[in-house]
Amino acid sequence: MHSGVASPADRRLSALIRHLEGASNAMDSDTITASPTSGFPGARNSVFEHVVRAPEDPILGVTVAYNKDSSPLKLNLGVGAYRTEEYLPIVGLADFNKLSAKLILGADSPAIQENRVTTVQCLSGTGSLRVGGEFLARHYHQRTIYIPLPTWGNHPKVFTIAGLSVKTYCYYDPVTRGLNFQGLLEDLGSAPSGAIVLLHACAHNPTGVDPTPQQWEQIRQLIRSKALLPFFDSAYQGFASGNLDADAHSVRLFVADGGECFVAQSYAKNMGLYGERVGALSIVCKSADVASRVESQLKLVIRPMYSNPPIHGASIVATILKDRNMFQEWTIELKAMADRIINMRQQLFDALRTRGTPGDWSHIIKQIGMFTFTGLNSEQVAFITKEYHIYMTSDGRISMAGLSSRTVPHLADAIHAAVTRVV
Ligand code: PLA
Repeated sequence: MHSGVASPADRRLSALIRHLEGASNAMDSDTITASPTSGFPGARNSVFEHVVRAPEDPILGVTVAYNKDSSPLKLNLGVGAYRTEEYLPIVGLADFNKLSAKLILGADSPAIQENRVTTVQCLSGTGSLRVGGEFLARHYHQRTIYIPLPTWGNHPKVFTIAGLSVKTYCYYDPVTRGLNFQGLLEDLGSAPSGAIVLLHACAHNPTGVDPTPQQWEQIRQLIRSKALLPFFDSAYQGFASGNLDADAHSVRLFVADGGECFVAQSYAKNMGLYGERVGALSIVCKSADVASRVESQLKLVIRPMYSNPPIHGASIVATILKDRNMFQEWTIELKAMADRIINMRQQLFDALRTRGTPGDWSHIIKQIGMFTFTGLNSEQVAFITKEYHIYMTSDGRISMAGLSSRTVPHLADAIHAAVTRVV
């Protein structure tokens, strides 16, 4: 019987074959239609075509079978729970998963309508990245993941522990305090075919620098032409612009070409559910059949890690997302939060200008999302903490969400003193 896990030698061989086939395709045509991760007619099959269907879990699978049975006589004596409803399935709350995919991919997403998306509830954004990373390490032919430089400090740890090998691509230019777009294109352009690329869907952490829609389109073309596999981290949907759809633009751009991609979603920030650990991993596949086999293997990743996710946070999210009025109320609150952050940027910028603080501080109002990447160095940060009792990460990142009109003058005084006294 096929065990479902190919030997390392088999994996390397099939990776090589795929690589060679991909290379000859690319020689036939310069267009992106030849890329295995794009979905244009004529493109090759799913990069997960070889994933075999995993059997149901011997204990929790009993409940899956029980739930499918429509007999009025049915009785579930499988799982050891006083009331069986107490446990969620391994993949989490079904409603929550459907609604989460709709929230990030759009209500009218063809990928959802064609059942090509598998979504599993995970332990917030971190857990979604971790599960996605381990699935890739087990089933994908390329183990290298490219993460932006800099990025959220936990990314390299999560992906390394998941079994991937982490490399970086150019992202931030400290001189312009903006995107190093040329460097990004060069680095991704020289990445090995098939490599995984971690992208921040919006509100890049820690830099607050996002590509423009035009730059996203160029990134998409490059990624698809090289058959790289995009893995989006969406931890701040709604926080960048105050608009949920606008903040999902980058993800939807990639899904619209019919290609495959991964998306990790977090509800920690946009629904304030930090402590509930509620998030989702969606894998957009080429076909419904691949998606269902991928999901069966995701369960094998999750079951020995934490069995199944907790129920309450996901129920809160599902309740809000499926009720028109609550959803509307949520979007209004999100917009208010995003606007308040934007307002704090303006206040801090004005306060530094009023003080005549040396330097160009326009990046404070240009950057996007919760964070301002101030450009303060670690000595200046240490000085500010020691003398002014203001705490921030040593890379000079400040959370604008933690600032208020009352505290802006104190921070501006501190920054002014730091840049004039500590070099
Ligand atoms: N991805 C990015 C880009 C993040 O910034 C964060 C959280 C996560 C994922 C994980 O969020 P989770 O709570 O849903 O798992 N970053 C925070 C908190 C806000 C943290 O580091 O845990 C930060 O201060 O950077």
